[in-house]
Amino acid sequence: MTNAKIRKKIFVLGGDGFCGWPTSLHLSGSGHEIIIIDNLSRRRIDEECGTNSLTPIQSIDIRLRAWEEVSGNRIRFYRIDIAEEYDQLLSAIREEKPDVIIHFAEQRSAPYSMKSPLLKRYTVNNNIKATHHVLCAIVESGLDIHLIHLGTMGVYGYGTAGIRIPEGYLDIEVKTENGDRVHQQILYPTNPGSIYHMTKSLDQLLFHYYNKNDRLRITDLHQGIVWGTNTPETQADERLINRFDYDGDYGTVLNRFLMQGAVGHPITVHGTGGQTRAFIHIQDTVRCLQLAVEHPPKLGERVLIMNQMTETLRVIELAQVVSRLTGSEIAYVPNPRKEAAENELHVDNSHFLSKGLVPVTLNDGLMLEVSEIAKKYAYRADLSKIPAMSTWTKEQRPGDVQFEYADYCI
Ligand code: NAD
Ligand code: USQ
Repeated sequence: MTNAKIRKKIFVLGGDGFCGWPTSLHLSGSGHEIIIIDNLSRRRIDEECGTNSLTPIQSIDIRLRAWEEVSGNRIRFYRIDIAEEYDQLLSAIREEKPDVIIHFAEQRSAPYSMKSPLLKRYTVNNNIKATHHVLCAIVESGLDIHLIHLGTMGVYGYGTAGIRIPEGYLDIEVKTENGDRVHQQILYPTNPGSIYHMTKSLDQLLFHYYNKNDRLRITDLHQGIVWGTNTPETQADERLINRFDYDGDYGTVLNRFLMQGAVGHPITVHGTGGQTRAFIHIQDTVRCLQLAVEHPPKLGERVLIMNQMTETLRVIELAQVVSRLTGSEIAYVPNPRKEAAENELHVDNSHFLSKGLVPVTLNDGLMLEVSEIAKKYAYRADLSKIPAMSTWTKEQRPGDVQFEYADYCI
């Protein structure tokens, strides 16, 4: 057992997904007892979209068997839809009595959430019910369980009035009627840019309420865009390989660019590429989760919000680096999203740094590693799935008020 010292029983909700799988292996390898709960909806969505992980991920049964063979550690699995099967979730919590629940189990793609009214409703229903069921079940179980949720940097929006985005709470000063000045800390005003990001903003309020009313211990991690695919544990055996999304709905920007460079596809920069976003490598995601498990908030403490990101980068800069590394040309495609042409982003991440995180930042070595994986499995790619087809703006009619994203930035 490493730094964790105390072996904890941990539920990983969404443990079959891109972040959840390597996190489960890492925590299991660190000596914790892991139980994955997942409804395998991400695999179903691949089928629905006619796409697949670039890497050949194995079934959950094969994955778990391989991990036991390789590491000697057993991870158990419950197939439960936590949004639709509340009683099964509650029974699992009552029977297993986990110390920690890590909640990754939400529909996480912004483009997918914007594709159609049906998928907007699916994303809201799935994500909000999933989060509320976990909170409600923890209270109903009567157990003291530390809930760790994967939120997103996108709840803040990506523009500020020149301030560094704080870790969840904003210091404000208001003037009362009798002229006194009162200081307060409030939840940073949310400014979601998609239905998906909006569900994470709503999650925040659920956490605030359950923390206040039921004294639940909650950590909410506002994570940036995850890139990379391997961790030491997923590399230990081919059957443990992590998923790699490259399609227009689920592929995230840097992994998409690296895959595009590897297969000789033009690099799809939206608009001018002026968007700045927060990033984190998958190896740091799993380390941050371990740090969050080891540093729970005290009972009665407010929701602990930590910004889980290590650097901010502009999309066009990423495209240029990938173009230099791979020789692929840059294609400026019309931006399918409603977002500012460009933005500045400064983010406070001192919580994780103070707990000992030594960030992995963008470097040619790690980017080439991703590129090599993409080349190795290029034969599995369906290039017709690369373009982003989901649009934010429906057709404009005469007289429609033009939405200016910048108007909504504080
Ligand atoms: P993913 O889609 O690969 O994994 C999510 C997993 O949750 C899937 O295995 C899916 O089957 C499962 N799931 C979804 N709804 C469920 C339900 N109702 N019941 C049970 N299981 C359910 O996504 P990911 O990239 O691993 O992201 C995990 C979490 O981290 C998400 O909440 C996402 O919002 C957050 N996040 C991801 C990124 C990123 O770049 N990937 C960045 C910031 C935050
Ligand atoms: N972009 C391109 N070209 C592409 C793909 C994306 O220019 O081919 C641009 C987008 O327009 C956007 C930026 O890159 O400006 C990021 O897009 P993304 O798809 O990489 O990231 P996003 O939709 O924000 O969502 C991802 C995860 C989500 C997580 C979020 C963290 O899918 O689960 O919450 O990153 S954050 O962005 O910090 O909110």
